Amino acid sequence: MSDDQLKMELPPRPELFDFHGISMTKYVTATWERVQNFKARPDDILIATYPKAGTTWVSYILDLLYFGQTSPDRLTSIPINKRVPYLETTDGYIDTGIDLVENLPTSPRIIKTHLPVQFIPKSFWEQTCKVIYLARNAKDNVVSNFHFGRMIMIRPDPGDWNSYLHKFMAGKVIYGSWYDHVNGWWKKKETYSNLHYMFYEDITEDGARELDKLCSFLGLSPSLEEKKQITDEVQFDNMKHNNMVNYSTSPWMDFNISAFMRKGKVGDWKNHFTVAQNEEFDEDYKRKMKDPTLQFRTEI
Ligand code: PPS
Repeated sequence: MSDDQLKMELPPRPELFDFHGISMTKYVTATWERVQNFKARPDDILIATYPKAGTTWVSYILDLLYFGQTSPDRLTSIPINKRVPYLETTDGYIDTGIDLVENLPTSPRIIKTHLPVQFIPKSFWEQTCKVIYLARNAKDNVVSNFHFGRMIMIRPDPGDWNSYLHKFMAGKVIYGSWYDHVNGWWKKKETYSNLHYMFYEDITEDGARELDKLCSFLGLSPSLEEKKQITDEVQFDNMKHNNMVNYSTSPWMDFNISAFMRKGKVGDWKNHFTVAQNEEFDEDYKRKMKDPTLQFRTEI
């Protein structure tokens, strides 16, 4: 079936429902048993994020680190969602995440998930896999999710900006509360040492420094030249024009509404929040984000 045919046969947008206390859609719960019983290998690497935290950015960095030198062809021929599959997703037509993961020919397998920490298949912990969590400040994260919701047809319709913002604050959006997600993963670091917690804002500020930290966590020592190549390759503008990472191959996204690689900025929230929304958001944020050790920057 061609992408054009698929576009014409788009199913209605899915409903959100409560799934073990978290808002989900059928597209991320349909393969639940298989996901929960997934057999991780010790060298699997899991990239976990709340949606729109920069998952594709870090996925591409990891893919380049592991396979950029040895398999350059895959960079130009296989879309990123097939190189770094999204574990729990199924769109009902072409991509079932768990199948893509199980059929990955690479070693290590680099796997993406948006699951809150309590839903991660237990074999990842048992195998002490390396896990990378990437977090993004709540304000830019909600803006990015709002625009993505408008253009991705297999997510619930976000509605208008004000109502979406309030749904986000109430955790009534896919994958539930941002606040619980980032905090749950932050707490996990206390008991699971093979977890590297990164921030979108830090990568924006100094990509080379963050790449060094990541390599040190992964036990990799790429050459200076290779690191320079990677930091150049993953610049926003380069990724925006790279059809293998900008999701232009996805039949579910309407790029007339918004781009996947939309702005890639820290602070774009200022173009969306009214003064009143910002005050309300900050008040609510203070009530929910009690841990002084977890700090986000909304500007750099
Ligand atoms: S998804 O669908 O949840 O996997 O999306 P995800 O990749 O997590 O997030 C998409 C947002 O990340 C931005 N992005 C980047 N920003 C800066 N530099 C680079 N290289 C980069 N790559 C992706 C992307 O633009 C989305 O953010 P917004 O704010 O919407 O532009």
